[in-house]
Amino acid sequence: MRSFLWLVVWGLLGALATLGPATPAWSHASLVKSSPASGASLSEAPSEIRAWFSEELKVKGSALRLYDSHQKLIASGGIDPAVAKHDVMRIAAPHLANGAYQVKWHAISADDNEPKDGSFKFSIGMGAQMTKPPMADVPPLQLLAPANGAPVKNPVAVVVETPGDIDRLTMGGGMAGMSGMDSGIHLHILVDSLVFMPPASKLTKVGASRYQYVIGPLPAGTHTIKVFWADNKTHEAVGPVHTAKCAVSG
Ligand SMILES: [Cu+2]
Repeated sequence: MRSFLWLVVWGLLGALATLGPATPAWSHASLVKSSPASGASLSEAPSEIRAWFSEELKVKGSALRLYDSHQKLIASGGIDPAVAKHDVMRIAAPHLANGAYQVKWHAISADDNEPKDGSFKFSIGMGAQMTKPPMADVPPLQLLAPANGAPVKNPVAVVVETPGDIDRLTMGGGMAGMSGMDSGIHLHILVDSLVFMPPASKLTKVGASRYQYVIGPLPAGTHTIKVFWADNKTHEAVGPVHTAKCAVSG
């Protein structure tokens, strides 16, 4: 009897060794549903965010993270300890402003430690935002450099001019986030389709009401640079968009 058991054990070990570390794809955890639902457009902020998975997850390492439209981490959470099966993750959401959000999940299967990632999006109060008229009080803004059509060298120095208070018209630095942006708008610099929202600390004063932001190195070729004031919530342009095409010489 004893030798028979040993044979079974050795047989199992042999089978495992043959399989190696590879695990079948069907054992990966997948998102079953979420609250808010993927793509949901809410009129009010949710009190929590929940995500249900197809199987039990490891408590350690599995995570749910909430990002705003700037890809800034707003809140994070993990396995809901109140659900015994450990297949639900949860974020006790902080007070969320109107805007677009993305929830990224990292789920580690409890049975085989296989990680899987995914995400879903939702928005709050965006329907109302769309119909909101643009802000009346927008300070003047000019794009001084690069000049339209001018050849430029890397890195590219973008110079803007505004009489406005730049500290109140830019993203707050670091942890300050958008808390100091009482003006309701902030500076956007667009290079082709890439958005920069430089905080005041990243702007160099290069003259009265003139501020420089250095970008790059950019790939050689023609790039379109745009500067404008953007709404703090929608990040859409408020007021005129100033555009310059410049040829970067590598
Ligand atoms: Cu923005």
